[in-house]
Amino acid sequence: MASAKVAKVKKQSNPVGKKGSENTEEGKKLSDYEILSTIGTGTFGRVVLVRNRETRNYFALKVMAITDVIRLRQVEHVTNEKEILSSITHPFIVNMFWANHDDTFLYMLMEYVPGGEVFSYLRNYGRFSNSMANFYASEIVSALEYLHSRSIVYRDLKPENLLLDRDGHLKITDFGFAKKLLDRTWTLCGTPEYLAPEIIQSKGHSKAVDWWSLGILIFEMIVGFPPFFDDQPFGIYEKILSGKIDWPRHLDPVVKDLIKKLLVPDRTKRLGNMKNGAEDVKKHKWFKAIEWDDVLARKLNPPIIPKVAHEGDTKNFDSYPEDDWQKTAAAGEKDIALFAEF
Ligand code: ISQ
Repeated sequence: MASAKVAKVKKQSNPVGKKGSENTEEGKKLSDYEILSTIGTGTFGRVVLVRNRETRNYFALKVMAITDVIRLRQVEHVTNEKEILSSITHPFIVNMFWANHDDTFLYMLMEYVPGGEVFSYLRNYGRFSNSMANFYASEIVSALEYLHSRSIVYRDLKPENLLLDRDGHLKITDFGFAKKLLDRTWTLCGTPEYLAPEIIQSKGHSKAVDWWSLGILIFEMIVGFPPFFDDQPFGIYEKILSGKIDWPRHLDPVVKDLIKKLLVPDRTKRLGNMKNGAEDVKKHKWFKAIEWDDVLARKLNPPIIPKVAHEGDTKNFDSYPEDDWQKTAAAGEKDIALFAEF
């Protein structure tokens, strides 16, 4: 049933020679790399496969035109993305080696993850078995626990943003919506009579959104389409707010229980967002067989082993026409200055 309900199209998210963020990759400027092919495009940039001319190693280079970033009001988002990616390292999060810019583009050099998007595998399989979904969910829970422990909210969990490495383990990409939460340790220290409700409830700034989207993702992996679905965004929003979910008959009652506890509209009662945090999710019955130390050590057996013929193989990514993106005009001096720290 059902696969007719979901579109095969991807969900689109709304919206040189200097320091850079250090890491081990030696080449620090664009000319140190040979540009091979585009492996992804978005509203204000593209990801290209590049090769270090000296070491011959492959990387994914995210390239964004400064003029587009400004026109689309994404300055804060791309700055957040670069700051957050340069501050973290985790087995299930794509590694960024450095960020840089010239007068035209912003660049982020990242590891190349050759297995392609979980999105493509999910659409090809129709839906994943309970145990496949359990594997991917375990690696995501491990990554979310790490991010949340560092006060980072990811905010864009979906199959399009999950890549498979050579061995079939997950790598989360696209930190364009990620945000570092302010230290809220002192939040309730103000005079109680004068505290606004959103301060008391820490509304709009919560890790709770990632646990909600984990519920959506687990449902979509096992059922084949998301729980709130419509061909118009407004229709989707109405369904989310109605809170009604049509549960398919084949669904394992244990995973249904977990999804229900993640998709609780009241964020203070949502699993993952209560006083024990991620621990409540990790202790749920659906994860009973999971040894969490083994997850982090990449010791679980991946259910899909991507076909990767050689290091620079791009067969698992769509191909894109190579337009004249390298001929983009430089930004103005004041606009370039906005990225002095990038
Ligand atoms: C790494 N490898 C392949 C694709 C990618 C897309 C975005 C960010 C990093 C990537």
